[in-house]
Amino acid sequence: MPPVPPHTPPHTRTPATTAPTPETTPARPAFPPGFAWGAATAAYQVEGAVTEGGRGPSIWDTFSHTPGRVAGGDTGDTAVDHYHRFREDVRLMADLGLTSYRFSISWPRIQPTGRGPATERGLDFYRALTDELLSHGITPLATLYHWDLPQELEDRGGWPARDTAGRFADYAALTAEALGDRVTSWTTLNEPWCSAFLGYGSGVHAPGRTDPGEALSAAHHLNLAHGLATGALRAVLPPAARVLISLNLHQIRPFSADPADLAAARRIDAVGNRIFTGPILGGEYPESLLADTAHLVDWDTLLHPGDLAQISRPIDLLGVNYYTPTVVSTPGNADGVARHDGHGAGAHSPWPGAEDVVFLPAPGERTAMDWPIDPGGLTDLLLRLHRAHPGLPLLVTENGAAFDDVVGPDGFVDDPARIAYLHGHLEAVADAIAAGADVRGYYLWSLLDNFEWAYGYGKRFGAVHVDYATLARTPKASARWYAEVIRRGGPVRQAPDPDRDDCP
Ligand code: IFM
Repeated sequence: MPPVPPHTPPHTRTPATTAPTPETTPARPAFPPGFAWGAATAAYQVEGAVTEGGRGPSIWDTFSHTPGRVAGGDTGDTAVDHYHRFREDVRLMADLGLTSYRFSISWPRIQPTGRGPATERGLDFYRALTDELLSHGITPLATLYHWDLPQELEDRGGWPARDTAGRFADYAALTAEALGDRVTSWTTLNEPWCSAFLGYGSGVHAPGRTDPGEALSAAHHLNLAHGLATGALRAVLPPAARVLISLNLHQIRPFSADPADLAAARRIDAVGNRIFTGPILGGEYPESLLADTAHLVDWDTLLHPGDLAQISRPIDLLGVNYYTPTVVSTPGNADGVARHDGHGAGAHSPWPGAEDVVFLPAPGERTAMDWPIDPGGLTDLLLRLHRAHPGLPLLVTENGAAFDDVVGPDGFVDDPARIAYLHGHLEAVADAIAAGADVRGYYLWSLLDNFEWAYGYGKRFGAVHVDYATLARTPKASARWYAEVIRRGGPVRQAPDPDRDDCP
């Protein structure tokens, strides 16, 4: 059967190529009262100060200092010096009108070796940061793990070792005991798919191991770590505290209606999404995943009695990180079609049991990451989650884009492409809300240009430009635009189209 064009979902919209102006059309209310208008960062990407305050080494220190691992030999040693400049950065947030800031806590700042008592100097940094946020009326959203595993735990086996899950629960409890009086929203893990499958499968992220069985073991232990930490957090935090996890769920589209492409989509959905949503939200791994990967890992040994009950402890919200959709096919159907790196290129696949699946580019414009721009994918994802898990509120914990910004002679970055990207995706969130999804907030990735993992400092996601020579911060046009969006309570929408049935 010849390939047919990729399925075009009803919510797909063509990305705007020019930046909409706030003044043109009247806003229509699309975001509920109390909607969180945020921006996000992560410790290793922004803090720097890797040897200060008693911090121990993490796997990203080791990885980035290993020649050939990160573009340009870049490291997070200084990053954007958020550790010393956080007061200035909070002022920038306040100027933008952010109501919430999502940051991550560096595990090796709290426990330098990943075990033992908490380091007061490490906690003090986050006490000072959260106090500063609260004094500006900005609600902190803390993530406990955004990929910086203490190196000593990696030396003891890392995420493929079961013990790491228990160590994480201890760290969660210590941190929440110290900060729970000022932080009420806690994310356990950020994007465990990347930790497991880029860290231990394809090896393009720290610690750089390339074993599909280890990657699957890591995924299970990350799930277990989330569940144990959720229990530990509930035990020390006040009842009103909220616990969530942020997943980079893949919005998957089969290239054609051919059964082989549909099967490819189901397999990627299993190892990309349901390996996390299955146990966390449903208390079980997909049978098809267990069957497809049985030759790579002994699931009977990996799963201990009681694990699934721990992993499926109720959460208060689901964090959704979305950047681009994923189009999949099979070798026969995709002959002659240009391949696209769906994290799948390179010598080692991050898709255990689905290594033969072919990744293709979605149509349309791309960001500097070569990621196709498709806001409709976000609407579809939010609605799919809403239908599959009614009653579970959603939070867009990351969305944004890297572009090759040009600094003008006056030092200002005019970035209409980023504004168009953000506008399209905020409209996509509004569409999902209009169709019934309970979305409670949106966090732009990222507040600042920062260390983009294996890409180093070459890819800029920030709404605020950072001059890496001087570390000076300058809000880009997109930051000013976002401030205006927040002030108005949402992006200005096009005048309602009477032919569209989702317009009130
Ligand atoms: O920079 C990352 C972030 O750390 C995790 N989510 C995706 C972002 C862009 O690649």
